[in-house]
Amino acid sequence: MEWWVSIPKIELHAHLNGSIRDSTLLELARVLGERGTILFSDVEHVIRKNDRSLTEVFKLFDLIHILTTDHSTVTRITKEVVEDFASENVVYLELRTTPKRKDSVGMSKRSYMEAVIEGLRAVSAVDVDFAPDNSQTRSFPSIDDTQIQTTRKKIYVRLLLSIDRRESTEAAMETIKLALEMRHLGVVGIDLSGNPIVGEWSTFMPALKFAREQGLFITLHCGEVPNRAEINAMLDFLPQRIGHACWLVEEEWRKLKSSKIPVEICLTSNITTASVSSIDIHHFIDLYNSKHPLILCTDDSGVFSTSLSREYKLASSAFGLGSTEMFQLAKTAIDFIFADDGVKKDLIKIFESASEKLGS
Ligand code: 6MZ
Repeated sequence: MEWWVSIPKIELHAHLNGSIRDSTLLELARVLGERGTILFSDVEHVIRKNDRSLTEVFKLFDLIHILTTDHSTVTRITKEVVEDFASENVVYLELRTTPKRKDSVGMSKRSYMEAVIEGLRAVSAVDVDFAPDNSQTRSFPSIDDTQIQTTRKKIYVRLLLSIDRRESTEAAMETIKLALEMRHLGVVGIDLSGNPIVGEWSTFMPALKFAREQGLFITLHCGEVPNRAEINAMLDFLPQRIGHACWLVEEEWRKLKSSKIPVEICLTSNITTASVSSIDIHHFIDLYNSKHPLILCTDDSGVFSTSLSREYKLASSAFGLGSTEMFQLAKTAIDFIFADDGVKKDLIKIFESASEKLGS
């Protein structure tokens, strides 16, 4: 495991509320149990359980949201999630989260996001670079070799705002407007996610089109269930990336491959939710062999008890890829990040430096 942890990695598909430590969720559940808001014994086994169907996953998210949706907890989980990724040498993290309104705690979508930003500011274990235009939040203007040698870790974090498939067109539009207003705080794009059997593509299309016109990057959860019309509409939309792509048929694979849309691959998530029946038939290897752009990601490291290092190790052993190929795969993710060229250059330096060290 040590080697997989040691290599620099890029995470592009991680949901904030899916990436929470079990210990934090249990602590939050205990507090709400003591207050009588929930029955701790009812939720404990749900949190501890590892096998989860797609339906169970979305029930779990409803529970997690009860535990986490207040400002101070959102700040806390953001801080912890960033620290956890940094601790396994994730050097660039695109963290996605659904801005939430919760009147009972005075929360608006904006104040939810401000709590997330507060969490990025609260990280102390590593240096966090999250805002492109604000020198105060950028510890180093750019990386030089001496900084790479320093022992203090640095992680770049950029944010994607998620639209939940339960939302209306108006609610989706509100999220896009918020994203536009928070660009100077590191918001780079929009994600469409949520229970794939809920909602219609046509509901989100106007907001996503607007987002694209305004220059936001877009990634879509595509093909988590077999929905032919939607898969085709999403591929025709030509988003900058898609997540999962589990249920494509021959013709759709052809369309995907000719479009060159990069795919965020989440192996453990797909196997656990049975979106793919077994790892040997996972589409990772076909896409990899076809040289189609792809990125290994965790999806929900807390919910699926995984880490990005584990996903790399799993891909290596399941598909017989050696350390050189896996390091190269990690490095090519730089091409598909939504941050600017300055960040890309810094990341190239980080990978080159790591490659020299590993080579020796
Ligand atoms: C689709 C998913 C997901 O946004 O509250 N989410 N959507 N498929 C998945 N695969 C298993 N995993 C997570 O994080 C949790 C939310 O992310 C989406 C769901 O909408 C979930 O409620 P945030 O931080």
